[in-house]
Amino acid sequence: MINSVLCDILGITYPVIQGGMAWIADADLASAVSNAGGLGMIAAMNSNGEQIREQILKAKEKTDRPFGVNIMLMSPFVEEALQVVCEEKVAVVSTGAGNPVPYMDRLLEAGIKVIPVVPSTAIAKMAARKGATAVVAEGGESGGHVGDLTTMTMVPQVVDAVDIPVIAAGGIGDGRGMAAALMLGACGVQMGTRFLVADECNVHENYKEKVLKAKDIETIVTGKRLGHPVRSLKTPFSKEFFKKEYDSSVSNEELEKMGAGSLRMAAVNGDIEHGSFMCGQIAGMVNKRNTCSEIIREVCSEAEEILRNSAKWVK
Ligand code: TUI
Repeated sequence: MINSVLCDILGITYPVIQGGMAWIADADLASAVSNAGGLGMIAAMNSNGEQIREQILKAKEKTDRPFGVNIMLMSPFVEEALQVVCEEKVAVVSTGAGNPVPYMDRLLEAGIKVIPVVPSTAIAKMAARKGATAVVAEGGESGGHVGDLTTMTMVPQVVDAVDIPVIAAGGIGDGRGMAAALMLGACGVQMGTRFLVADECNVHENYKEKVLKAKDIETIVTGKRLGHPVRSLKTPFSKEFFKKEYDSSVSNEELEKMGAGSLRMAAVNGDIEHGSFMCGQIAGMVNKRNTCSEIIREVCSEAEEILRNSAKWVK
């Protein structure tokens, strides 16, 4: 069985974290992942404090295992989210899309384990110095808000840069990816795209269909000009956005307006025309629906077999 220090630190059975996908990762998904032995994450995203509390209470009803909340630092509700997670004493908070350092004291003082998602060694080091429990090194293969580095290049560099556990994310969707991540020095993986099509994931059916049908080169990164690059599926909307981004006659305000609410439109309404279907490059390999338990068990047992057989490479 695959086991690592992450399991001991978080009190989980398998070293697998479910990505806190904005507008998607709710109490149903998070509790299913936690009940399956991984660490489920609720996305606070653009929810206000009371909406976040509602999801936390629901997850507490559905599982007695640890779960976490992901706080997206570009959200206007960061303060409310911080207050609620501290009051509810959630086991773990992960952060994304910004520097977590200004928020870490409050979380750590509340006894919460803090696992920032980082795009570089610099932010990993800052977070580690401030007392982070672990970091997720997320490569640009991932869906949603992305940094510049790839998982392959960033994970070993972050592992060398910090003395805390490192979890790999970005482009991991099966046991081969997990085994590779462990070989790079990670002590666990975070997956988003694979959990998007989980039976317990409440994302709109159109979203799941699109991910299941996607091929390897069907994602695109838009939003670089606005300072928040985002990976999503190639759709008429994202291709049009990309074109406008390189058109100097289009203002930043126009681009912001075009993107506003597009993730919600995809995740909640399944809007094929105006939605932004964020997902990672691994979507090309995510071709079947499973329960969260099946996903976690399959990925971990594949990784276990690969690692057991890895001696074949050494003579
Ligand atoms: O946060 C994510 N992925 C996300 S957030 C999201 S919601 C959204 N985002 C942008 C536009 C519209 C909607 C969808 N996907 N992943 C973790 C992540 N964090 N990736 C990159 C970063 C990151 C970037 C900069 C972390 C820290 C950071 O610090 C910069 C600084 O110094 O402020």
